[in-house]
Amino acid sequence: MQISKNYISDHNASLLKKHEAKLSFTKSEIENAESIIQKLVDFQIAIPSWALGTGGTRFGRFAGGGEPRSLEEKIEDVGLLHALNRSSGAISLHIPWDIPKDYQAIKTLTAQHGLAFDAVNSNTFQDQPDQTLTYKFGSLQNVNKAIRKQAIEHNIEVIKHGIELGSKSLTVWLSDGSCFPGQLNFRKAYQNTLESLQEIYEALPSDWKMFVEYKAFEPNFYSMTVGDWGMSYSYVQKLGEKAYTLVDLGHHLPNANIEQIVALLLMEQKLGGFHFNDSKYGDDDLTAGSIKPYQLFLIFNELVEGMDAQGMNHASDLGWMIDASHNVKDPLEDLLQSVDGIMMAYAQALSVDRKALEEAQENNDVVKAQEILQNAFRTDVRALTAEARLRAGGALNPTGLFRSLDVRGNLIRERGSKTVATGL
Ligand code: PSV
Ligand code: MN
Repeated sequence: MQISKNYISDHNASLLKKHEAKLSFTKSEIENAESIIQKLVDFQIAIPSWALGTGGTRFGRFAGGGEPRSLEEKIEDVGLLHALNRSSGAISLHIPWDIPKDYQAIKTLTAQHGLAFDAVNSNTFQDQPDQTLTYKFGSLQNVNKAIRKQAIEHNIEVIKHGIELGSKSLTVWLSDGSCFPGQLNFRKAYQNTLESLQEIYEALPSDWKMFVEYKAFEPNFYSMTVGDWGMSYSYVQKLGEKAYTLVDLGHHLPNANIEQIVALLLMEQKLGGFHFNDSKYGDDDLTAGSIKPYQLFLIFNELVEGMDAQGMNHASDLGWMIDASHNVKDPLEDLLQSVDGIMMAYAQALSVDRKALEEAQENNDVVKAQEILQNAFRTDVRALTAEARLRAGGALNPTGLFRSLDVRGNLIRERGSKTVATGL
């Protein structure tokens, strides 16, 4: 299914008057509204190819139908999102869940939808049916050299797919670790992992980045070999200037101060990118901004401050991606909500009065500093995100239009009600 421009303009025309009234009020509240709108237009958030189907837990999966059956249909789904919000202009592939068979055809299709290829992701956390050696006891950390070699070769294979497609980064997330004390020699596991990462790094093209993602627990529950930002930082420091730490918001221990982690990684020039989601308890993979929107705003506050301090381009100097799962919602609606949640947090962070905040900080004026941040967080910026979509050719109300066009119904009619997308 494709959403024609006419549908979008009719939808926008029906909402325009109300939108304009809201926008003019918001502009009276926020001084730099015009520059915020332009930054929002430029900002793109990649959609992972594995998040287009229904998610599940180990207790069950309740699919809603019309899931993409192939990489082509996944690209089509991201194209739908991008047509609606004009902010989802890239897709990130997980290999081997989504191996492109015909690079040229896939590239043509993505270009037709106005999409680019974001990071490619390797998978050494599952055994594939045709695989010789098992990752049961880890991949890059494994005590068995042949298993490490297999995992290294897989990552190099992923880089090769990425080169063909025009990706510019590899994300390595390892489930390596241990479930019980004594199972692993931490020092040797670290050393093996580092040496394996070094071999992968050697295969990286000169204009690529390598992202090392960390996670506190799961599937290993005693230790994770890349368990927190400090461990990731230690690897990427040793690897070289193309290696960076990737922050997945769900991968921290409860109550971690993620905004401070982000600020320090940025300062050290080792923050590579993000996997956005939200959580209440662990790696819940819920809609970005649905549980702790203030935290998301505080993270963006540090991002804007830290990137501006280094003259970085918000849109292109870090990798922005969603990594969420949708157990009870329509995956496409949920992704639209995530993108919207991210855009709002970004817009609010852009509206912070930086000069006044710095002054308050320099004067130890705690009350004023808090007031400045909370004022920005409590200001309704929805008219700005809507205006950015409007100017970029998207819909004023993406989920509203998704429903009124019965996109899911159309996808079910095209693809069937029992389709299952690859991924987790
Ligand atoms: C692991 O939990 C993770 O966040 C990594 O980014 C994986 O690539 C992805 O989820 C797989 O679903
Ligand atoms: Mn992730």
